[in-house]
Amino acid sequence: MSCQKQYRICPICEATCGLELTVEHDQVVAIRGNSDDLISLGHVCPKGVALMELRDDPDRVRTPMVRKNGVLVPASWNEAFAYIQEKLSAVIKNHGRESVALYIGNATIGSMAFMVGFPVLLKSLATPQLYTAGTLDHIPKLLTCAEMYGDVFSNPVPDIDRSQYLLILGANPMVSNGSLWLAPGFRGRVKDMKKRGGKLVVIDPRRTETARIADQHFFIRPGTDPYFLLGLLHVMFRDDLVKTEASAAMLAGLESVEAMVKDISLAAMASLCGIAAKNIEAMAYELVNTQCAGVYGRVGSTTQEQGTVTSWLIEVVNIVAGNLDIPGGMMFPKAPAFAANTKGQPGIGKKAADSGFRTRVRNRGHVCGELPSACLAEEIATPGEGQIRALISICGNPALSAPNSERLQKALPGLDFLLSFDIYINETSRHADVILPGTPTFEKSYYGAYSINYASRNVARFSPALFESPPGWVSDWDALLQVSAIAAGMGVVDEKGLRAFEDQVISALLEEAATDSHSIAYGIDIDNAMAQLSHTRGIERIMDVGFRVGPYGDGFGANPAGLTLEKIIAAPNGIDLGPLQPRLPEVLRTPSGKVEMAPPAFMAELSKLLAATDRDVNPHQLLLIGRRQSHSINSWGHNVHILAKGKNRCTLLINPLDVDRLRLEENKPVVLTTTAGQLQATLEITDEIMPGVVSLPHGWGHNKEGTRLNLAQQKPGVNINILMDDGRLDALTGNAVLNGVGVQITQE
Ligand SMILES: Nc1nc2c(c(=O)[nH]1)N[C@H]1C(S)=C(S)[C@@H](COP(=O)(O)OP(=O)(O)OC[C@H]3O[C@@H](n4cnc5c(=O)[nH]c(N)nc54)[C@H](O)[C@@H]3O)O[C@H]1N2
Ligand SMILES: Nc1nc2c(c(=O)[nH]1)N[C@H]1C(S)=C(S)[C@@H](COP(=O)(O)OP(=O)(O)OC[C@H]3O[C@@H](n4cnc5c(=O)[nH]c(N)nc54)[C@H](O)[C@@H]3O)O[C@H]1N2
Ligand code: SF4
Ligand SMILES: [Mo]
Repeated sequence: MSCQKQYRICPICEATCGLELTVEHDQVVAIRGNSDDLISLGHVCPKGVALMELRDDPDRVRTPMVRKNGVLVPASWNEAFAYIQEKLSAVIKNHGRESVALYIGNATIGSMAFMVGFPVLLKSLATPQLYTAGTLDHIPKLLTCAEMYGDVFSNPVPDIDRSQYLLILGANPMVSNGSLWLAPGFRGRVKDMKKRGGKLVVIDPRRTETARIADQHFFIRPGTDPYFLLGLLHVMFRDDLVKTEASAAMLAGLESVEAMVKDISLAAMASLCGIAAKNIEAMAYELVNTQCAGVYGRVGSTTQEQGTVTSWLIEVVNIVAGNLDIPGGMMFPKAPAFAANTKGQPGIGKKAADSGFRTRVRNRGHVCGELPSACLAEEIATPGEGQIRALISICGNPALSAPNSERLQKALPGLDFLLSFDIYINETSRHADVILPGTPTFEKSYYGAYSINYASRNVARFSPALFESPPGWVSDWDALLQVSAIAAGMGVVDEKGLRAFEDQVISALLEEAATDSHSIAYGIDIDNAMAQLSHTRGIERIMDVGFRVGPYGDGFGANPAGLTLEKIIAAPNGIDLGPLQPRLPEVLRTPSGKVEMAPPAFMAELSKLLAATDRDVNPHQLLLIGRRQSHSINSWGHNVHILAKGKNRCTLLINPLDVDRLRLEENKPVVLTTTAGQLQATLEITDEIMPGVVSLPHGWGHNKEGTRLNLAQQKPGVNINILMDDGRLDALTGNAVLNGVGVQITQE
């Protein structure tokens, strides 16, 4: 049989690289970057190359697993669904719908069916209890976008391929390949920027892989980013550099920002963040005077004590410096399907209503529809009315990723029912009553439904499934629909029932477009549109609707040259929808129709912060931060040879000055102690980490009984989240604080 090339999107991380696969005898024999891909331009990382091994990992869950007599054993899909029906229905009947929680993990982005479909399950469960990996990550940024621009997905990204100056705060795209911004092939893109005379500046407590390719790198004391950003703003107002003439009519609250920053002391800000005033001044000038510039922040900027204030001030700096919504600056992508900022009346919107729901123990409400995962353990473990008794975890491993994760690991066995959609029996799913295995990458179709909202170029790409699943396999989409049907009280449904449920989902989407007078599909006949769909079943039908009623869609005939799923599938490198275009004011969905620069809650939080700048800070207090690694993806990837080989990577980075100061012996383990817990770690002495700061990666600690991770267990590493206090949250969102945590180091 001949050898063929096939093109697919890698679903592992947000970068969603285009891959070129060599397929021989129905086997993928080689994987490389697709140089014609419009987003990744040929980039591939070790994890993309490892996709085959990931699929063939002997420990991978390949049948549903059901708990019988206390042990997880393989079962048929029918048995698994029957078991879910029995257990989940009992919990709902006995304790009500609020006793069921849903946890959406990071790998959800890698399954189009789960990403597009989890709201269907949530609606069927009719529970307010939605916990997400997002609240361990980026919810401060989502709230910022919702407050300032009116939608969580209205998130300006660096227009890197036209930029002349990029300042990166708390992100490491050389390793992460970008987040809330697709940055595959970052090294090449920076090289091109430098060739154009551009400049990269990195602000990070560690001289990261990204810092190493930057023109300038400044260490910053963890958690002090607001002071640095206030310093930049102060200089911009003080020296009359503000560049908002072009956008003035669209801005609300500029004066309030000016009033807030004009009298602050630059020297005080500099001393708090540890970056010299003259350097802050220079950066302020560069951001304003460079035609196409921007500030981009990620995990280091959101998972800290002041995650929301930091995220907000980044946006404010971009606006004040005149870099928002200009080519080469920070721009709003326009996704081809499902984006709320392409629906309804452009330029204006309504504020989301408060659901009224509060968690029982800490009285936290929804932020952008999500509840803090840092509250999950206590909501499971605390008895009483409204206690969580059942949990459905989709593509997540909160037992390692949530703060104070030992507490969560202790709480999980107390649940009446745990369903994990996963591919491993890992630290979370070992407690499951049922595991439903995920469809492997090459057997499922893929569209980066989430990621594409963050691309620096507008592109429509879709990968159809490459191989058929084994007979009887239940796809991610059908499994999700089946569990939704059970949750909705319909019981286990047959194929006809599943398709009827799917039709309901499609009808609702079509109805929404048909009644939106700004949609290309306004007024369409729903039955007629249904009949036009290119597939007869499955998630592909949902995607066809998404593309056809989306901003570039064919509107089921209204715009015949527009997108359909079939047209996108016919273009394996993607359909180019062009460079990002200015979108203000059209993109806005705020009630005022303006960019809200000074949301009152943010201003109040900032006032509190500024009022407390003279609080005693112990300069000798060591602070713990995290780090990501190119061969891991959060807590997984550690069970695949090609990614796991090499020396122990779960080490504590420490500066030689701290080693001397604390009189530590290099080859002896250290004990780390925080307010939450204690663990032992191995030292790695390096001046890449700033004095006073230590770094340990997350996603390790694979030494738990009952898991099936034979390779990962050989190099288990330690779980940093034992040290993270689930009581420390970003005040405005409840996002976990995972960086800048006080830690003691001792040696026995
Ligand atoms: N201390 C500290 N903690 C952190 C962070 C940090 O920087 N420091 N980072 C935080 C961040 S940014 C995030 S996003 C969270 C992540 O938190 P989680 O989402 O809870 O953790 P992941 O390890 O990403 O879990 C992904 C799960 O999906 C499974 N999986 C992988 N592929 C598939 C598939 O195709 N189908 C199915 N069904 N399952 C699959 C994996 O086996 C794994 O169990 O962790 C957070 N925790
Ligand atoms: N290879 C790989 N890629 C990944 C992942 C992975 O685990 N491995 N995870 C994926 C996920 S879920 C996400 S969310 C993204 C994250 O993508 P990034 O945010 O780009 O990745 P991180 O390595 O977490 O970068 C955070 C940086 O913030 C710095 N930092 C810590 N505290 C502070 C602080 O207080 N201030 C400042 N200014 N900096 C600080 C850290 O030193 C670190 O360099 O990566 C994604 N891509
Ligand atoms: S960077 Fe992310 S999307 Fe690209 S190949 Fe690696 S894992 Fe896949
Ligand atoms: Mo994340």
